[in-house]
Amino acid sequence: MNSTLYKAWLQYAPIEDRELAAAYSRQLGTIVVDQQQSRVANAAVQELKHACQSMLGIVPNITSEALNSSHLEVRIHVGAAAAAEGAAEGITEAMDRGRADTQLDPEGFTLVHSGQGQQEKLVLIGGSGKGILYGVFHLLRLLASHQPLTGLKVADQPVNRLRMINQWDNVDGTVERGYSGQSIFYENGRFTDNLERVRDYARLLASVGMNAISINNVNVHEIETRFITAEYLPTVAKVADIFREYGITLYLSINFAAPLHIGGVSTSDPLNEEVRQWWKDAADEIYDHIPDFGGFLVKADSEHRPGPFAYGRDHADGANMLAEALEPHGGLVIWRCFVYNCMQDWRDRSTDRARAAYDHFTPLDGRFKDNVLLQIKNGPMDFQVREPVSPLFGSMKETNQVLEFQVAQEYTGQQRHVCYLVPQWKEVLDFDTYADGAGSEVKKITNGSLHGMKYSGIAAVSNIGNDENWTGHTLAQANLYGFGRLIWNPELSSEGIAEEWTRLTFGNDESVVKTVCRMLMQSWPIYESYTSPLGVGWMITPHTHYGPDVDGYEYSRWGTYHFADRDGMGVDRTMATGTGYTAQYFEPNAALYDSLEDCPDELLLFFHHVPYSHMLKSGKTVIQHIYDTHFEGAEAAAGLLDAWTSLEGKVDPERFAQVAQRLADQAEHAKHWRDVINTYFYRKSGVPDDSGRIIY
Ligand code: GCV
Repeated sequence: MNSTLYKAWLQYAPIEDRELAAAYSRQLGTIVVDQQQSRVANAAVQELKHACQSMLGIVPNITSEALNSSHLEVRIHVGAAAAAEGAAEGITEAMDRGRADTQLDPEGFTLVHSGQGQQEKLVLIGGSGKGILYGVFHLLRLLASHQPLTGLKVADQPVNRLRMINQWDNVDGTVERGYSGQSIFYENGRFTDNLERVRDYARLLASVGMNAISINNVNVHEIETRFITAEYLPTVAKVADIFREYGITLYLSINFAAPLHIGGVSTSDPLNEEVRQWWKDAADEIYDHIPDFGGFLVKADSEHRPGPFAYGRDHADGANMLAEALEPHGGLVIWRCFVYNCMQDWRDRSTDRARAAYDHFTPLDGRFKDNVLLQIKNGPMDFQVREPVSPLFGSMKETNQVLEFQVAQEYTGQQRHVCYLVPQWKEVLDFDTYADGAGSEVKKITNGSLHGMKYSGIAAVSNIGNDENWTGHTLAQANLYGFGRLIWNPELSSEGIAEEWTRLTFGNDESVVKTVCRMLMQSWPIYESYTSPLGVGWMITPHTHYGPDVDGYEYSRWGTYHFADRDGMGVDRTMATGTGYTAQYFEPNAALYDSLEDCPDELLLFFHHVPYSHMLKSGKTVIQHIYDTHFEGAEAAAGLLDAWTSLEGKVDPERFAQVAQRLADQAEHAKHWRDVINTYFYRKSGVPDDSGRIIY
């Protein structure tokens, strides 16, 4: 496929500016490549060649001979040697950003322009083939956004070590919480033959610095359970090989009960010797096929998935058994903390799903093996439009931790509504946990620096499928792009990332860039305003999780997720009268959230049950806030469509029409949200809208 929809942010559109194109062509017309290149570096050079053909209409001459004329030099320098070159160029400062290392990271690179005329050269040095790959994509971003290379001095390396994408793809071809068509990995119970599309996905991921992928759903069904056996491993190995070429390590989600289901063992008890041996044999077999296999992603004792609880064991017993099997091969166990009691009794207001992960896992701190990482969702609930940061971050000082985001928009409009999530993720990364006093932000936990952890990083649930544009809504591509860029460097701004993506995706027409960036930056607040007032989430249709239904969510018996009655609404999570959840935070966060006066408005109803007449810091009552934001949100959603419409003729017709259609649907659907939510709360509270707009 060669459409603008498919090419996403790797458009490589021809550069019309002749002067600029001539300068680029001179600088990149010859590429001198170090003789000992790695496979990943070769893929990078091929990408560069392809991009030059497309953007400049030239085929660079690739040579290994040193030259005395203008050229790009590509070299791998390991560790200290590269650092010395960096120092000579005066660019070491950027090289150790966020890390304690003093030498160029294997994933880092330097890119320096020097000289003029015949002496002009651009030198790209990678700490390994991966560094070259990331350096090439950096260079291509500069080209696509028409930035001059003259005088360039860049040193960069990723801040987070594990940068992972989780596919929730099933072998039958469906994708759990997938809103972009079917799986690109599987169809009709088998692996796809369309490996070109898988390769293009690897290119997209590598272009934003991702280095790990798990390729099957964490809810592992019957056939996927057998992916770790000789029956499937040769095929899995082929997929691993594609990702390997782009510096991406392959992981598999496993079924904790595999020994029992497919192994002929009568139990899956993690302390049983036969079970332990079964996993060791399975690991040996996997590494025979995939020597650099990353490890296992595990959802256990969560939403009816099997786990150690059935045998009276705990999460540490379960994770450590798998870790022991992978340890000799250097593999990791990524154990998810999404564990809670679904069946909350609506009469019992002290049971609180928000408390669950912390209550389950903090007592186990220090018990996990070195190659176990706990994967923690950003909030205590489940990827809601607005929720506080999970109190688990910082609470386990002797445990490797991975933060989990959801790029797929399960609760944020399912890629039918535009909702750019980078600002939300940035708030999470910048959140100060106070685990070790002020300055203990989540981003220092994910980069391992706060507690000196061996492994750490950030993962996210993917939003792609086999729709031509990968993500259903073309603007949703910005979330996948933004996730990669933000976790590479959490100091990048949401606006900056939006601008980069827009330029790469739609070109450099300033009115397009300005309009699309503004739309993206407005989109999360707009979505929040018509769906989730003041930290209340979950008002969605059961199971599909799309569209308004105030009491609908499958585990929300009689409104147990908002506790709205005729007198007020919100969940009391305070220490004195509520579930005590606020005590799971370090001070001063615990006191901040516990206090009705100090709690930020946007999370008020997450932490407190208040009368509808409660006055917010904004000077409005809770009920008036609900009415107003729902009206404003619906209007603002219509405004997004107007903004896009102003770009007609400036964006190619295919993508223009695709986005326009989605925005029109969003504008209609936002009105529906407004009417359902406002009617519900009007009926519940009996308080009319003070401007007389509620007339149902
Ligand atoms: C993969 C939510 C989703 C489920 C998902 C689960 C998880 O509950 O609705 O589809 O299952 O999260 O993260 O494991």
